[in-house]
Amino acid sequence: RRDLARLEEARAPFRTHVWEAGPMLAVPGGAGPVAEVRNPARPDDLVGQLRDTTPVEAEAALAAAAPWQASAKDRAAVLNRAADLMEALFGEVFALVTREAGKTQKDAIAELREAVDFLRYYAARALELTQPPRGVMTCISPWNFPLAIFTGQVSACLAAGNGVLAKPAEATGLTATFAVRCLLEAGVPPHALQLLPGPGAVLGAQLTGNPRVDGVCFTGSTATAQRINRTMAAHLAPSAPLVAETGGLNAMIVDSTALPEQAVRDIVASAFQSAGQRCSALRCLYVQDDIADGLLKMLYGAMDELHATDPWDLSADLGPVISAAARDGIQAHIDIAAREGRVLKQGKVPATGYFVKPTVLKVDSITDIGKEVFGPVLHVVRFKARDLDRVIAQINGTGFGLTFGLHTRMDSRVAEVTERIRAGNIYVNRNQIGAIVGSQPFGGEGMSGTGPKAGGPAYVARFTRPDAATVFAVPDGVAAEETAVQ
Ligand code: UN1
Repeated sequence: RRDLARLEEARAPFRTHVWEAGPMLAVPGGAGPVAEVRNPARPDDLVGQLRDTTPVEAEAALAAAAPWQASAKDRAAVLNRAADLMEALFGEVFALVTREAGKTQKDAIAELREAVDFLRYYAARALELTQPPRGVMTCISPWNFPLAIFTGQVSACLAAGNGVLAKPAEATGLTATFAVRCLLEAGVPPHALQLLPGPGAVLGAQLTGNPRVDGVCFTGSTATAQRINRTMAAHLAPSAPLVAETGGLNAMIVDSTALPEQAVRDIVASAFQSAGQRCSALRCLYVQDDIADGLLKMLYGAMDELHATDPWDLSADLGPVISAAARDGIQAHIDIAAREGRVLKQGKVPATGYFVKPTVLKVDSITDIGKEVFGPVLHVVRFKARDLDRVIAQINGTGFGLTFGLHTRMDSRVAEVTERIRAGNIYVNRNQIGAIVGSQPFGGEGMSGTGPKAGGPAYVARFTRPDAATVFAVPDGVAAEETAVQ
């Protein structure tokens, strides 16, 4: 309770604050159109104004971008300092991510925690590197983790010594501005980190199709990753890496030996936390017939307890989705199911703001869902014990492979299922969101991403160039010529 009082006090001054931001470029100038940023929980709340980057500014940013010329030790120190700054400014960042992205208290805490963890983790990895940076990296980040994923991508590229051109999601450019401010204030030079807010299609193409760019780091939809891949293939060196973390159609299997209370708790978190706006979120629950009635009843009861409201209220469990367009897209999916009589349960939400009722829909197979529905919508399939092979084949058959959850008390089932499911992150008897920097790195397989996993040991190294020189160690007292002849 004391912590909450501290949080209230720290964020209070930012309740009606209007942030103003725009491109942060090494060579400033220009006057792009200004977009209004509004609170998705209360669209009458103007959070700020964000000026878009013009094509001319983007050209200038590309020309000015340069690797970060500092020792690994200095880079690590700067990244750690940025982490300290972010933590010190927690009131501002809380208010900002709550108002700009509609994050609940729990999610806002996780957002700040993860961003700070990324900074410190990649700072430590920088000290282990032996290879030079790629050069200049473009980072394109999503709105669903406006601080954590933005900071993660940028700090990993910086840790390796690259210059970074960062294009945040249009919906959350203000939070990205906050992160860049912390990094610049901590000591990243302006040529090594430039922020270019603006619309995805035009600006994204410009920043991924210019030969000055040596690689791209992207989190977002699979379709956009494929488009970036084509642009890079046409304009960039074949060696330029694309590190992408993309969509998912994530399943959980709950068998009849599971602990129902625990399973329900983890289903609610996996499907409805962050209003389902995580690529890791649970989309399709496979529940064994024998326990399905009891488990679903308990789940519906839990859904009735979810408090959906403006997340400025610290008691909110469920916030809005990011925009009116997002709400309408999700609602269209629910409406089709309603016409087909497949709605099993809906919770309650407020009338104002871009809220979507938490919803459970009936399907026969995960393959019936068709696409990733990025909201608080859970699909349910009942299965019989003898169908397990078919269930696993259906889940793998989606082509995605991001997260997977299993609830069981049978050790043999754990081994059998986890060996056969293809997914980057498999969680047993826990929820399937909330990967942890360092101990549970995050990334997908198949249509879900390229790897290496974010927050894992191989990630930063992907933004370095492979060693070009082979150096023979010369044993003491032996002339170089002699060694070379051998
Ligand atoms: C995403 O939703 O884009 O495991 C990534 C999690 C997050 C990663 C999700 N840390 O929920």
